[in-house]
Amino acid sequence: MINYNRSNFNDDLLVELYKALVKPRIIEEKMLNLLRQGKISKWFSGIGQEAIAVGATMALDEDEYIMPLHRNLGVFTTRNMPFLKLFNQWQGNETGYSKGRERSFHFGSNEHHIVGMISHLGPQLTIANGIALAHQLRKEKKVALAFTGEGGTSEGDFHEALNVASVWDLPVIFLIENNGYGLSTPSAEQFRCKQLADRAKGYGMEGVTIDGNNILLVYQTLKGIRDYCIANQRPYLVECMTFRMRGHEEASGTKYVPKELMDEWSQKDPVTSYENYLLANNLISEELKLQVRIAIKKEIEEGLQIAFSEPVIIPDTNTEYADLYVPYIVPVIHSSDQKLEKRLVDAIADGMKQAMEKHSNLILMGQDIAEYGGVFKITEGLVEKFGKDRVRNTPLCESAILGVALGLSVKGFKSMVEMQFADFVTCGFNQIINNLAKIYYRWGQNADVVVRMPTGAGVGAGPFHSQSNEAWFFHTPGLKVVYPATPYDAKGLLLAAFEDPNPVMFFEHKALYRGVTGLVPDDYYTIEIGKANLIRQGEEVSIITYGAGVHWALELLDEQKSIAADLLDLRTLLPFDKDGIEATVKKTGKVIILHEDCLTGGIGGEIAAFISENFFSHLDAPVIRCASLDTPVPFALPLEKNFLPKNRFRQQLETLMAY
Ligand SMILES: Cc1ncc(C[n+]2csc(CCOP(=O)(O)OP(=O)(O)O)c2C)c(N)n1
Repeated sequence: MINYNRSNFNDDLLVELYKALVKPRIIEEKMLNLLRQGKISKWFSGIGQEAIAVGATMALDEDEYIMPLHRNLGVFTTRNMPFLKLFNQWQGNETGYSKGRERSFHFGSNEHHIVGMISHLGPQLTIANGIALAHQLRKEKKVALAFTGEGGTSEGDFHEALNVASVWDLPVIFLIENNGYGLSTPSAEQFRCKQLADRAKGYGMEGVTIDGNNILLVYQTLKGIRDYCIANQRPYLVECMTFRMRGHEEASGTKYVPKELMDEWSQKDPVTSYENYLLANNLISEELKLQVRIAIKKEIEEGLQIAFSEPVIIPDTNTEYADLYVPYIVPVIHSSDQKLEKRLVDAIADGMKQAMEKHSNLILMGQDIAEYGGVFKITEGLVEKFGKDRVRNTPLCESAILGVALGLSVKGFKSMVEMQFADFVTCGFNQIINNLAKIYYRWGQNADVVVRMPTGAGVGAGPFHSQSNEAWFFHTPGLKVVYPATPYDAKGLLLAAFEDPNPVMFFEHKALYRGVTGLVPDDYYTIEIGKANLIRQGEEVSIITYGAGVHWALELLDEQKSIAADLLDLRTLLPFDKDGIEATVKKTGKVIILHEDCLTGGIGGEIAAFISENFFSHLDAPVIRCASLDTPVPFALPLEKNFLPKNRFRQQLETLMAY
């Protein structure tokens, strides 16, 4: 039995809550019918849990963002998404929210202030942190709300998100729907604390456990929590106890769930319980109950009729590619002649400062980047100039901070996330690969984020401070990958990366930071992303490279003046400059690709394939790749030297030229 306490709610509100609660139930009942008839393919049911999604959504203002999950149809319906459009989404029709590119609830809509999930459970939690941070920075009195299942609380992202929210005093609500099972795994095999809300204490925040099937309690509690979060600028953890009455998804069944549990919870059905309460207290009539159902069913039937007659989506490859990046051409701003000789590290620091001056909505985040200035001192002085709101030390949690960056982007901010070393990006991999890279293609929200990564070997730093990992990102559609080799390019490309509203992975070679110098304009300028630079010109051979490879090649060419080589510095790896490559291949007919990354799966393989597929008839020799050994990066300097391709380059080049 559920005990309802109407508190000081007026009659209209009680009825409004009822209408909102019934809607997802009726839609779901229809979906289950269609599933049985084979008219839809898959369904994740939230039957029995509707009071949570509906009560929580009703408790928030309409323009407050929610990050819902697969059982939260009630969020979508309470935000008044038209059934027709929802159904088009579920059917993969072009007229859905994601042009047929995403599954049922894996989409967002800024119109409705919803950022939908990706399949991976956990990363949605910290997007709420980013949105809450944006609210806080703009002094908006709003919260953000993120859902998780109790199973999802075992993910590291749960811990990271709550920790960041607490440390940064963010007005964000984390809502756990504890429905007893994560797929087939019962809570006892998932965690050992008595209640998950008890974990709040460990993060230094408030937490509460409530009956999630009681719509009035959910609504009232969430409203109170919302006000608390805004007034105190603090996060809150709320655990709503409920039960998953159907299978994980419809096909998987509920055989593993004891019957007594089902019986017990079916007595506490949130919809019929509330309906009976309202009927018993004359707050609704049988007639109104009927009317509400008829109206919802009418909307459903009308929607279905149109949606089922929608044409099957016709793929257009051009559109698919066009929707990979926000269409944006960075205006190329030329520099004045005022130039100073600078190290690469100083050029990047210069770019950082000017980007902060130009973009008042740019937020910098990273470990030790504020007062300490970052381990490479690139952000030194920025916190003093731009303040702690915009130059933020972060806890050790790459994943959460990348998610914050995405949340900031949803609210129109730009951000930079500094990886202390490129190697540590592995701990934020999911956010980059699955959230930042794909979100624009999935539903049109861009990720205006620059991830700066000190990369590369040559300084005896061992396997976890030396890796070249650009190929991981090169393989991920939706990202841009930039890798400058000179101080001039580093500043101009960094400023272009900040202008660009797409996610940019920006590689900075540690050995070049203080190892190379060059003339760098004092003022603001940009260099086109996606354009290679022909540094040297010669007729005999083409050296295609980037990063440290540029300097290895220059060293050799300076030593061996007789070699007439084109030296093409790619500068941007994704998208790479196909025209620049074509021109040099056609000119020399002999190509060597030099890179610091390992040979197998390195970018050289893709460039070589591109050349041989397209310009085979222009080649006088096979395309050669000169790269590091296919091993981790060893620590001892002689081993590292042997690992790197520099010492093999001369010989491989000579072999090619002799071909
Ligand atoms: C990172 C990740 N691992 C595994 C899965 C596969 N998976 C999908 S739902 C689910 C169970 C989730 O349980 P819970 O968080 O309690 O949510 P519920 O489905 O019960 O609402 C699993 C294991 C996933 N989606 N994401």
